[in-house]
Amino acid sequence: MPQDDQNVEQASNQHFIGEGGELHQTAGGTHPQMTDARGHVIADDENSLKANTRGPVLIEDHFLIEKTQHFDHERIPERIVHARGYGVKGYFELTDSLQGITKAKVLTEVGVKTPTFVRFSTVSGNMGSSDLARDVRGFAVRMYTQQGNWDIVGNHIPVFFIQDAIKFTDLVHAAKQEPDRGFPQAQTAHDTFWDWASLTPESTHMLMWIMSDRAIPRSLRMIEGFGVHTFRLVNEEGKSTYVKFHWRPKLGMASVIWDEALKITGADPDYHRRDLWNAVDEGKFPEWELGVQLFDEEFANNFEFDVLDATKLIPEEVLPLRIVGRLVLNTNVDNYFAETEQVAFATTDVVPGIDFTNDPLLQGRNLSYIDTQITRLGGPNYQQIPVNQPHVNVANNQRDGHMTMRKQTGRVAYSPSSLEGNNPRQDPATGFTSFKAYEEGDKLRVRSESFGDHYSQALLFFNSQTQTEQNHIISAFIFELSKVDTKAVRMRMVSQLANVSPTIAQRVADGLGMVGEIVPAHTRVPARTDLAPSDALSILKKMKPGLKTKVVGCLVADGTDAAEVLALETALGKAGAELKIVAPKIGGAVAADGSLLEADFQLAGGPSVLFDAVFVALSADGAAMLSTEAAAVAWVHDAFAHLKVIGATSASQPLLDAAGVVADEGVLVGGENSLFLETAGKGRIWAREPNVRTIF
Ligand code: HDE
Repeated sequence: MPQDDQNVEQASNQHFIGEGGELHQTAGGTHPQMTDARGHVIADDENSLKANTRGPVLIEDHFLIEKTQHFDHERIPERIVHARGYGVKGYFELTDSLQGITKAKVLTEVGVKTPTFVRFSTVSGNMGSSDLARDVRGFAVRMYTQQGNWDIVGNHIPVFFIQDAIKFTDLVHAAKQEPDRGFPQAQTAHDTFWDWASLTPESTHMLMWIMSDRAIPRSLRMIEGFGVHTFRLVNEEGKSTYVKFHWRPKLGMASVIWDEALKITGADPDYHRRDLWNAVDEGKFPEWELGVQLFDEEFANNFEFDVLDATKLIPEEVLPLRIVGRLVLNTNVDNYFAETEQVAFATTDVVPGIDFTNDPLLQGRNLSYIDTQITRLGGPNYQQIPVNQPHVNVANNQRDGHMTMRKQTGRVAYSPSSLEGNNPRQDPATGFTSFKAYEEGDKLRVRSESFGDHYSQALLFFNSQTQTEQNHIISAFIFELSKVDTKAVRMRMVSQLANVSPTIAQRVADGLGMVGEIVPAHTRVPARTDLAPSDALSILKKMKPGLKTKVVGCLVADGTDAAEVLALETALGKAGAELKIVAPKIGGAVAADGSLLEADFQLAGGPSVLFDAVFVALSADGAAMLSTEAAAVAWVHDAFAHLKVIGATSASQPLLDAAGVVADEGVLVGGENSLFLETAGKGRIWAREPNVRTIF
């Protein structure tokens, strides 16, 4: 009997008196004995202890109590931000030593593979929200180095909304669900966010990024990562070099388009985590390069913006990246809760040779991360949870507290001490020492003048995009502001945008149907128009063509030519891509030669938004049948509207016609597989976009 069936039979397990009392679900074979948390073997996991057959349940049923009690506490407070995340394990390997610049071994010992845990996340949605929300993605990397944990708790966008940590609460309160009504979640498209943003000019640069396609990635394997702040590297002599950290995906970047994001949210809210899990599970290990931008005090003083201002970036064209290592994610978590949920990153997790700067955002973060874990993970011992334990010896005088797991021995838990010879002692030679930064001046609650330009880099970002990407930014502003009920907020935001560029403001105003003159918001520092565009800021200018790890959806029905589908599958496999079969029934379709084409998706459950390109492999009968099937028409129509390459057999034409597909370079009917592969490898047909939606 197949394993599955066996388990089904054994699942029925009520225990009635007079039936011999024999339980079906017993230990044996590959099934170990079930025990309670204290190691006692459980005899009956299905029936609670009662005073009699129909009598009250007894308080002495400690098995029932333990099981229920554990269940009652199976949830812990979710992260206030970055609640929805997904973790993967792997390693970091240094390829180019920064010897002389830092004393951190992880950055000086080439070839050492440092175990790593990475958690990707969205920011504003709650834990159960959708992966495809328009949002910043957290890109938090923990390296278990030989000198203790080093966390780069970064994002997939190189700048942030605010300059000073004291404003973080406001940003998050404005972005999350509105407190009175408890919605909307996982989106900024509502009044409170834009009310706040329109009153916070320093957020303008970041707004450009989150309105861009960066905020709706195709895959977590295809996003960049950034440490955002300027950090310090410190060498053996105590000399400091400024550094910005960058993660560069080997697969290149790719995004979905907004209408797709909306539909994927319905079709597969777990789209990103499923994609990541599958890729790692199938051995297609995602990989990133670690790049660093290194600079000294002189560069910092001459750079047009303050390097301590987290709303600014240093263009790569001004300061190129030095690639020093690679991050490979090759192991899925064994237990989502134990690892992904309980991992507790902290900006303060740094090792000797890596240090902070005075970036006021970073300084505030250094308090917050450790503090938040105490509530979230229930006390001060959260570092003793396996995923948080460093891979080096821990020895100190910390004792006791909620959930102490480490058994520390001896009577001495203090320092200085003389009673025992084996208790831990400080080590000035190899221990962490802070960079000797010189400070003087008045103690003030102010923002530095050098943080005052809020619009120049917003314009730089916009100007660095292709026309298609610029159009998407405009549409995103229009979409978001259209969800804002308060007209004054919409107008105020457009006034802010007028400070970036009157054209941008006008285009958004047109899309919102706003009439009248746009008066720019008051600003002390107008946008500079002389900054050279940076190609590195555009996804499309950097896109790596090719089908590697992409997924092609193939629509089949009874009568499909199986040999043709098989040939396409083989060709895609050779290109590193995958074919997924979509059929009207999950059992599959009977091909023209009588064979069964097994389906990966039933039509309604496998919309074309889930695929990078599509192929319609229908016979004349199949096409006639599906031309009146709304799900099939929508499947093809959406692929066309989402600018995907569509391959089709000639017999499929009636379905293409019913779906309103108009011939263009990306619609390949009756052609060779090689042409389909080549065209699909180039990505989307951007030239089609003005034919399928209004561009403002
Ligand atoms: Fe965070 N942030 N943050 N943040 N952040 C948290 O810590 C905070 C900021 C980032 O996968 C929290 O453990 C403050 C910037 C990531 O577990 C909390 C400020 C950047 C993650 C917190 C910032 C980040 C967090 C919530 C303004 C990019 C998820 C749960 C000063 C460089 C890590 C937790 C994970 C999580 C505070 C701003 C990245 C509350 C006060 C800028 C990737 O401590």
